[in-house]
Amino acid sequence: MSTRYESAKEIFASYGVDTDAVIAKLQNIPVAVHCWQGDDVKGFDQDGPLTGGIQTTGNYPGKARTPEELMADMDKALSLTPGKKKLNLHASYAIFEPGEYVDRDKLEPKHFQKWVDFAKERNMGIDFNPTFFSHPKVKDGLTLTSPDEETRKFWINHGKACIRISQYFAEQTGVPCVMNIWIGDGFKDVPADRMGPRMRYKESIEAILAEPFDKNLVKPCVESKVFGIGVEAYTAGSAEFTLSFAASHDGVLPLMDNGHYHPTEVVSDKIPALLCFYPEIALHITRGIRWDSDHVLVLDDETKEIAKEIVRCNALDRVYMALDYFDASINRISAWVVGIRSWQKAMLMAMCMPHESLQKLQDESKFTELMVMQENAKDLPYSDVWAEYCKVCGVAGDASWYQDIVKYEEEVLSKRV
Ligand code: RNT
Ligand code: ZN
Repeated sequence: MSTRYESAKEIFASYGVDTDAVIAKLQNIPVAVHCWQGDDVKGFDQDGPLTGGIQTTGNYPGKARTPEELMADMDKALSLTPGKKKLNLHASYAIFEPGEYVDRDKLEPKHFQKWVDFAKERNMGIDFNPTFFSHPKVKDGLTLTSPDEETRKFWINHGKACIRISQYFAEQTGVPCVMNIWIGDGFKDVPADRMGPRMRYKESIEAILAEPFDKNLVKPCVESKVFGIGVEAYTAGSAEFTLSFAASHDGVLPLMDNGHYHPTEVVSDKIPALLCFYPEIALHITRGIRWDSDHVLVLDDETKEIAKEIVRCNALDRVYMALDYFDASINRISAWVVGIRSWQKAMLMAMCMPHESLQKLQDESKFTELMVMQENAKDLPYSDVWAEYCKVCGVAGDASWYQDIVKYEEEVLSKRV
């Protein structure tokens, strides 16, 4: 009697898909795991509220309060998920010695050494994000677009410090560091000047990028946004602004977060558009419900569609994939695990689809058959390939990993009071 995987393998082979090859390949496609799911985007360098127009809701007990707790929690999440990961850090997660403190414009690689050690021990590269929010020097909601020169200068210097740290990460890990610039700068109500802040934003990013760095090691990105909480009328870093900035500045990548568009726009359709022009692009993969709510990623239609586009555009080495969500209403480690596993599953499904034969049907205008075959492709036994992939990676293929979370909650999280 053949195993479920063997029989699934045969079925996929009849469509021209080699599932052994998929399983081998997927293990080397990195997804960046965001540290900020573990502590509600709090960080370690300040004690104020989360600002920048983003919000975590809920107060499930047990959130990480120290670097040690955050690393332990991340480890737990990593141990329950298959595939290759990168560590995604924000500058606000700097780790100071007892009694030490430097402001964000003075951050140095040494303030992230513990993270570098953590990543290296786990064979992970590191991605990085300057933190232009949750800080007293955000003046009237503005950072890089501020009309106040001193404020703008401070945040430019923060960006420059982050370039140096990103380069250090890449040198240390041997993996290029994707450094993402996102600011929440904007206005609650109809602005009197829309272009001025954008011109200042442009000049500020240019000033940051004037810091010398190796383009093979540091990949600067600009992430767009349509609106934030309290900045509903206007954000400086709109889609047009960031795309145009990336297009006109050598070595700068556009970063699309699928929570940052109007509700009927889909990033899956934007990926192949951008790939016609940019050598490389970056993604924040998230789930918005009704707004940019940053719910935990699940295996929904758009998640599957995003994965499909990356695969069928043959762009696995041109798209930097990162998760970006934060839910404080449920067990935070489970939130990580569900999101990572959902992304891995979406990638596995995308890689198991008979894209070439479907594309051929489209080019031959056989649209009836194309619809039939696309619907048929939804029924293929992906779950058996997933189970095999998880087995090869040494993690549970079914939901039994959740028992580990329950145990960890009992033994560790519940003691954090
Ligand atoms: C905010 C952006 C941004 C943040 C992180 C914490 O809307 O998506 O990427 O989520 O930098
Ligand atoms: Zn994002």
